[in-house]
Amino acid sequence: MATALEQTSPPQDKLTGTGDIRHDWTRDEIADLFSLPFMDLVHRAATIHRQFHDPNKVQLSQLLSIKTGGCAEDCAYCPQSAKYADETGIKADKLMALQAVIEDAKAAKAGGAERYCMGAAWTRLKDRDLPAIEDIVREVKALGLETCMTLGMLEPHQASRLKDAGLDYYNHNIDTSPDYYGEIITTRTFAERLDTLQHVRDAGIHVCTGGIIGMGEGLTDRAGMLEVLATMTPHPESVPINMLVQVEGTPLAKAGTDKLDPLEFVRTIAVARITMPQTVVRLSAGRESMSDECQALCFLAGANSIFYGEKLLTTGNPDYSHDQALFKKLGVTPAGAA
Ligand code: SAM
Ligand code: DTB
Ligand code: SF4
Repeated sequence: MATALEQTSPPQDKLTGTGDIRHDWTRDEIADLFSLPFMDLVHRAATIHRQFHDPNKVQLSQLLSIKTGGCAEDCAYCPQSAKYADETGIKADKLMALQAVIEDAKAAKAGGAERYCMGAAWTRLKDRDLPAIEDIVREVKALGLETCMTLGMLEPHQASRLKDAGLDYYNHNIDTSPDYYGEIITTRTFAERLDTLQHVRDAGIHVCTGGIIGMGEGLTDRAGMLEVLATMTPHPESVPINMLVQVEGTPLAKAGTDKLDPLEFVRTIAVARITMPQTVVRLSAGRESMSDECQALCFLAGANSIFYGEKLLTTGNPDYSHDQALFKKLGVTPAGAA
């Protein structure tokens, strides 16, 4: 079986849509996938999933917010923007001390997490914070965990330094389609996001980039977001698909944003799987309000990673006991387990 990180050159088979790794997906082709009957779509995604991955394994990443709140950006979904702080009540904290991060990472490892993902509510990493971040990466890596950081925009020299410190993955989401992006974020551009992803790729760090479903975007926006991801060469190693968590006080929690139909979320996972067969697709934020049945459908449709542990960055995530019970019911085991 090909592993997710091997970008080999498999046979081209555009007709059946199975077995091929393509980087030339068009938005129309992707929109057509979204329009398939649900059963056909999920069957096709599950078939591809089995060609490239063990369908009964799910990778476990755990999150920690190492620097919370006070962010200068205006992402309309985000409780950490300073702009909405009066309404969300989230105040700006300083970067956590190394030892406190390490204690949390040890607990995450003991709980079964395989990758430890650390987030900071920054627009960009500043050089003055780089030494502290390098120390954190080094020490977390030394615990035997895979490391991931999401710190906002990065410059090439910063990406190289993080790689040298032992950073395995960098998360920087495109969030939505280029067309809808301006409805959600006005303080930095879509192109700037792509620049950071290129710097991450150039430094040899695995790319983790995805987006959010349920922000009022249309089907063509979902197709447009996946078009950007599926035409990257190589594909991102990791694609998180988040269901919007409507946090009170953020613009997207206010009236007007309809709650997403969970089956539309499953469709998005399925289309991500079909268009990026080797990528690890993460069923990310939103699991707390999702039924076990919906999560099972996401796994069937090709999701093979989750955020594990009882907190995301500022919002909740299912209890360990709930996830363990779900895994038992489904016969799923962690990716790293024998
Ligand atoms: N500040 C950094 C940045 O934005 O690049 C890193 C942290 S940021 C919170 C990471 C990602 O979390 C966002 O790009 C977004 O996709 C996701 N996210 C944030 N708030 C969310 C919410 N309420 N619901 C779903 N996903 C969310
Ligand atoms: C990603 O795509 N989702 C994670 C992670 N990358 C950093 C963050 C989800 C955040 C959900 C809202 C919160 O907890 O603040
Ligand atoms: Fe800041 Fe990241 Fe939240 Fe945007 S998503 S407001 S950049 S912390």
